[in-house]
Amino acid sequence: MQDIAQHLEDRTLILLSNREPYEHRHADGRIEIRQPPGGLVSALDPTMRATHGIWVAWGSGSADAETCNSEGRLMVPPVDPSYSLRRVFLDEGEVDGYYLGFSNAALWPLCHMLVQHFEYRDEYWDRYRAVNEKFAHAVAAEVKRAESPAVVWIQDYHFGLAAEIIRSQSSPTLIHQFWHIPFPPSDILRLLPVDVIDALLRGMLGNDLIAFQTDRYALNFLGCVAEFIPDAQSDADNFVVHYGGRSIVVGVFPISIDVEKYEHLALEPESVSRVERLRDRHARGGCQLGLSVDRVDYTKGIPERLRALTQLWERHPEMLERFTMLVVATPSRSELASYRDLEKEMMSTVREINDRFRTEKWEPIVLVHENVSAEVLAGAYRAADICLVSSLQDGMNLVAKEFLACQVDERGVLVLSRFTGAAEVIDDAILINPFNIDGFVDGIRCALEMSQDERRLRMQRMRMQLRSWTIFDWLASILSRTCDIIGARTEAPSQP
Ligand code: ADQ
Repeated sequence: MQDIAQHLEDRTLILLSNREPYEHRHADGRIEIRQPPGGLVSALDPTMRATHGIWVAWGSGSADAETCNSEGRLMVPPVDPSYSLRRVFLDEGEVDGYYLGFSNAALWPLCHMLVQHFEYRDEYWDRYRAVNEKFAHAVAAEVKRAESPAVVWIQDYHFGLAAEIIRSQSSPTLIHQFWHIPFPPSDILRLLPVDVIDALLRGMLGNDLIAFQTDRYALNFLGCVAEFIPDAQSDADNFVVHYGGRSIVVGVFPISIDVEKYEHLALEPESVSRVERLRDRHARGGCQLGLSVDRVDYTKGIPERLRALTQLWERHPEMLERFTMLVVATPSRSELASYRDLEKEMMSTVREINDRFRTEKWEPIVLVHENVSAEVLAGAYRAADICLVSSLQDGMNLVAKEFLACQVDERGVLVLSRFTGAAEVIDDAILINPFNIDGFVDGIRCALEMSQDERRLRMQRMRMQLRSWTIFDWLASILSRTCDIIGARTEAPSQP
């Protein structure tokens, strides 16, 4: 962690993300503080502690306003406070338009190239613009207040416009942004109104470094800039854009997980007993245990997975009672109709499959429809013989990596959609195309029939690959790249 802090030298790191690292909530007549689940927050929190930076985020908790000062500031973590959290508050209209509307009903499906879910409204866009201004204004104020020159790091697609606004209101040493989700090719981006495309791309070009998960997404971005921003020079050979007298570096940094943390969780004694219980209940004798873990989101290919399973048991009755599927699915974005519909579809298809194929002693699909703790997840990952990741598109997919980290017995096979970023960085998974149900079924069968020796060999190689690139390598490489950019600028002769 110290190394990561060193990359920043004495600069102040100002992080901007939609989700905050600590949320205060009213619960049973008192106020509780919790860290929202998710790998990113738990990876960035130690970085912020080590660097004593400032984290700007949406104050989404019901008791957030009464636990900070009048400017939205408080020191966190509660025990041993070491960095500053600056909360920005949003009213209902802002949440509807900026978060649920433009971010999640327009940009999310568009970036995932699932245009049937794309819903654009001027009202959403207006809110997105206004909220980006609000957050950017807060960041710019922190840049001015900081005791040392600031490096601003923006997270994700919620803030496509922020970099340009921050730059116009303050002078940080460097602004960079990590885009966690895919970036679409120009033929898809053009579904947005022309002026929106222009504003979005120019907003992103406000960064000094804009980073993506894979080469493909970076190239898509460069292609969109080439097509839609005539006064920018997009250089796809060198991953750089020359624009407005500046050079914007386009980087590729595939995200990872805290591998040791997951490995330790899987080795805990409680995890061992969880594994025994799970296998005893669902994978007795020669029966194998399949697992999937996701937010209920149409990008994750849940109906496609259920269709493949139906076909597997329909066409291969010898697999009845030989393979139980544990589906761990946490509700997500339920305010949007498309997510509610998906949830209903998932529940009813699981019911249909179970009604059709269950036997006296066997239930084909066990649905856990809730958010579960990392400890419980680690036990399930360790217990599984097969993990099915069937995303239709996915920036990276951390579930695939968590499964590998927890496979300490090396018994499992990863069946992975080729449309995930993970498929580009993991070599020994069985790759499937979730749109091709026959091929998907073949992939599952191939996994089920794979010998123990081959499973072990593949798993060992995948785990080795995973250990060589953890979330901390990701962090260090991004921060060291920002240092290189700052260094190169300082050395470059000033322009006439
Ligand atoms: P997500 O779309 O949320 O992330 P993913 O990368 O798979 O997708 O991460 C999901 C996280 O949620 C994992 O850490 C997983 O353990 C957790 N999770 C899922 N279901 C759960 C459940 N039922 N209970 C508890 N935890 C659960 C976005 C992009 C991805 C990208 C990440 C990080 O869409 O492509 O990998 O950001 O950049």
